[in-house]
Amino acid sequence: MQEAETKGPGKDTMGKALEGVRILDFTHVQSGPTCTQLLAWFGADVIKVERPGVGDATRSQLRDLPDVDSLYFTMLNHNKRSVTIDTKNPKGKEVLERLVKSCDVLVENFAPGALDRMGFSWERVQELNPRMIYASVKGFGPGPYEDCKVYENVAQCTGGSASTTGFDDGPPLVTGAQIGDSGTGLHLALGIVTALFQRERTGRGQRVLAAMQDGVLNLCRVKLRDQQRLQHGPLKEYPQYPHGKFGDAVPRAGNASGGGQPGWIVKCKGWETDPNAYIYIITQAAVWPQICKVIGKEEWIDDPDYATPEARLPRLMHIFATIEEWTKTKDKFEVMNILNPLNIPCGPILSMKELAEEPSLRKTGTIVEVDHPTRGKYLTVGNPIKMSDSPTEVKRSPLLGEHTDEILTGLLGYSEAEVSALRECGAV
Ligand code: CAO
Repeated sequence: MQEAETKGPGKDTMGKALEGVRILDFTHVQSGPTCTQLLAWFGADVIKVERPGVGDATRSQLRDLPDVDSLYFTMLNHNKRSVTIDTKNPKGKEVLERLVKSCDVLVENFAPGALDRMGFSWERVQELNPRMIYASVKGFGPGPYEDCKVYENVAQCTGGSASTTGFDDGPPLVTGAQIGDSGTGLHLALGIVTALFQRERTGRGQRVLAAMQDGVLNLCRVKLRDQQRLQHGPLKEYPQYPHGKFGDAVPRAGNASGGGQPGWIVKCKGWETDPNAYIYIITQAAVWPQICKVIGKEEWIDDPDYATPEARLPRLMHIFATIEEWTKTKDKFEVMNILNPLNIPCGPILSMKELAEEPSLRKTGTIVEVDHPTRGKYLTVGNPIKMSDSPTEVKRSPLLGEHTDEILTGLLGYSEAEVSALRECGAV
C-alpha cells in the first residue's frame, strides 16, 4: 500500500480500515462517486480527478442555490480531494501518469471506451503500475449492449427491477432507491476491497467490473427465484392468486412480501390527507393468534379457512383488508407501538422529512449535518456501515480543484514553477 505522505484526508484518517490506500477517483455522477465516498469513509485517500473549469457534471445539476456545488454533488463526494487535470492535454496526460504510478486503485465510470480513448487502457495502466486495481462501473457487461451509456433508471429497467415493481394493472415502475447507481457503487466497493486483499498475497492488481444491469439483477435475485417457481404453478403469495392470471413471466406483486411471510401496506389514521399514513404489516405465521386477537378476529385462530399459512394464501387480500379496518383507527406510530411488543413485524412508511428529523439517526451518524464553505449547512446520509475500529467522520466535499497544488507538489513532486507552467498550458 502507498504511504500517505501528504496533507488532507490521507493524513488525518490514521487508524481507519483503509488507511494508506490511495484511490485515483475518476468517477462522476452517482454510481462511481458512491463507491469512492465509501472507501474514503473507511480511510482511503481519495483523489478525485476532474476536468478543469467544469468538474463533475453533478456540481451544477439540480442546483438549489445559485453558483454553489449542488447537493447532488456534495452528498456523493465527502472526504475526497479534488484535482483538476485536462487528461486530453499531453502535459495533463503526464500528470495523470504520475498519479497512476502513485495510487493503489483507479475507479472510473466513464462511458465505454472513454478511458481507452484517453490513453489509459487496462493494458497501459498495468504497464505503468502492475499493482493497480482498475475498477469500473459500466451499464452492461460484455454482450450486445456493452457500448451503451446507462443511467439509473435504464439499469432498473434492464436489470429486472421495473418489470417486477408496481401493481399488476399498472405500468412497470422505477423505485426511489437508487439500486442501479448506488447499488452498483456498493458492489464495486466490495470488489475493490476484495482485490486489495488478494493483492496482499499476489502482489498484482486486477480489473474489477461491476455492470449496472448485473448489480440490479443481483438485487432482484428473489424475482428470478419466482420466475422458476412459476413453472410449477401459481405464486400463491402474490396478490394475483387465486383470482388473477399468471403469464409466463413473474408479474408485478404490488406490496406483497418478497419472502415466505405474507405482508402488505395498509392505511392508517389520516391516510386521506397524509400520503405517508401507512404501515407495512407482516402476518408472520408464528404470531397469527396475536394478530387475530389485536384486530378483534379471534375466531380466525381456529377457523380451518384461516388457521394455517396454506389456508390463508387464497384469502390474503381479505385478511389485509380486515387488518386495515383496524389500522385505520390508529396512526402509524400507535400501530407500531401496539404490534411490536406482540412480535408482529411492521414498519411505518417514514417520509424523507421524518427521516431527516429522526434523532436516533442523527445520533448514530446515519444522518449528518455538514458545513460547506459556499453553501452553508446541509444534511447528508453518513456511512451506513458502522465499524468498531474504523469510525467515520463525514467531511465536506472538495471545491473544484481545491487540492490541485497540494497533490501536484506534495504527492507527485512537481516544483511550484512546474505547476505554474502546467497551469499556463491548461493541463491543470
Ligand atoms: N479531461 C478531459 N476530458 C475528460 C475528463 C478530463 N478530466 N474527464 C472526462 N473527460 C471526457 C471523457 O474522456 C469523454 O470524452 P470522449 O467521449 O471524447 O472519450 C467525455 O469527457 C465524456 O465522458 P462520458 O461519455 O463518460 O460522459 P457522458 O456525460 O457523455 O455520459 C454516462 C455519462 C454516465 C452516461 C456515462 O459516463 C456512462 O454510461 N457511464 C457508465 C455507466 C454509469 O456509471 N452510469 C451511471 C451514471 S449515474 O446515473
